[in-house]
Amino acid sequence: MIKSLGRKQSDGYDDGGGGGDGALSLDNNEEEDSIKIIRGIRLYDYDSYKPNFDGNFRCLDGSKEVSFKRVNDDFCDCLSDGSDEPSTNACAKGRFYCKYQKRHITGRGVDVYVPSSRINDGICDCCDGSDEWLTITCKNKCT
Ligand SMILES: [Ca+2]
Ligand SMILES: [Ca+2]
Repeated sequence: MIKSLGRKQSDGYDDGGGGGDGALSLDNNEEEDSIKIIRGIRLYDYDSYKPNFDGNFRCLDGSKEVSFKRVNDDFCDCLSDGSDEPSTNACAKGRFYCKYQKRHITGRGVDVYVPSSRINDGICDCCDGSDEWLTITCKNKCT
């Protein structure tokens, strides 16, 4: 009676951990196939940041569909919501969701995000400092 879904689930879910000793592993080239956790997205949108049936990414507002390679290529494709560039500041309307989100635990609460223009601008904006990873290291001040 039980149908077996011939599909492996190998989602490397982020533990969302508050431990944060700056142990954010960035270039984790384990397997080409494995989906990397994309910086700056809501866990809620996690499933949207995978190639769809056609290998494409659909802007979160549904306005456009582009090749998945265009996600975070530093060029804004989803002009209306900036959703293809969650980890870059290419989109004027983009939002970077801080890694620390209260809703990770409770499922409620407000979104904690900063405008894309604040990504790697040398100023710690997210209380966990997740918006800065290239030039400076921020302390976790979320507690
Ligand atoms: Ca893009
Ligand atoms: Ca910043």
